[in-house]
Amino acid sequence: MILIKLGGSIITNKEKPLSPRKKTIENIAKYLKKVNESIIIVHGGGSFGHYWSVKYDMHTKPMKYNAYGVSVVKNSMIELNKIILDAFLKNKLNPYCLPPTDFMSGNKPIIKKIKEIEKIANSGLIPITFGDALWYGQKKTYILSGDKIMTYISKILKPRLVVFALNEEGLYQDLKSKKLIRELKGENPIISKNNMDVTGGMTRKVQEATKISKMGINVFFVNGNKPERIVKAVKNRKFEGTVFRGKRNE
Ligand code: IP8
Repeated sequence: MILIKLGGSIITNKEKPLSPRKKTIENIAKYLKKVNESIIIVHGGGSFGHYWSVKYDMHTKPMKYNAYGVSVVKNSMIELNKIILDAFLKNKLNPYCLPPTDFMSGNKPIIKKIKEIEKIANSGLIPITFGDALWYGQKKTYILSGDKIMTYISKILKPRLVVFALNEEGLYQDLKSKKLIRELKGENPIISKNNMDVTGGMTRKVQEATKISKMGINVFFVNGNKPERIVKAVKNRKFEGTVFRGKRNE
């Protein structure tokens, strides 16, 4: 089973509020058709969820946020999710809409429900879940990042491979020369925080990818604008991007 995160920066235009990148989404769906393994998809918030989270000052910390803001963020994520579902459906990828409320209780994953996701994926459907505003308890809510969901699912289901599709080539060693880091083995590179991203942007991704690779799973950062690279990563062909090599594979 392959676990793929479609980053918010690849499925939306982060510069412009509420702007999906429909062609890119379609193209990714088209290429995923070539993968002959079961797939689970997680997608981010991009210029939908993050735009409203910033507006209503909502973050990953459980707090009593503005109730209207919670509704608006959730609504925007449903809207973005529907765009992804439609693109997958159009390409006969049998998407199965799976809001995170289905497998999260407060800030804890429900193990039994996560195990069910694998069964769904193995039955010819593609479960599609996403980062969202979630109920925490005691009138508090919080923003759950899709990157965190990646770690929860990885820990319980141990996918064969984890892919983060980004709007970049991978991770850069040096932003000036744009020299790519090809392989990382547990080191934690320092990456500046993106203030437009309430869940921590690239820093969060690297943290979660590092955690996942320590579970012995290979994690690939791939440019989602070139979705053939996702297929290549899955099929063990010549890979372009950054690999967080699973620790137990060394
Ligand atoms: O883009 C955040 O998910 P992420 C979702 O995967 C919201 O961190 C609602 C901002």
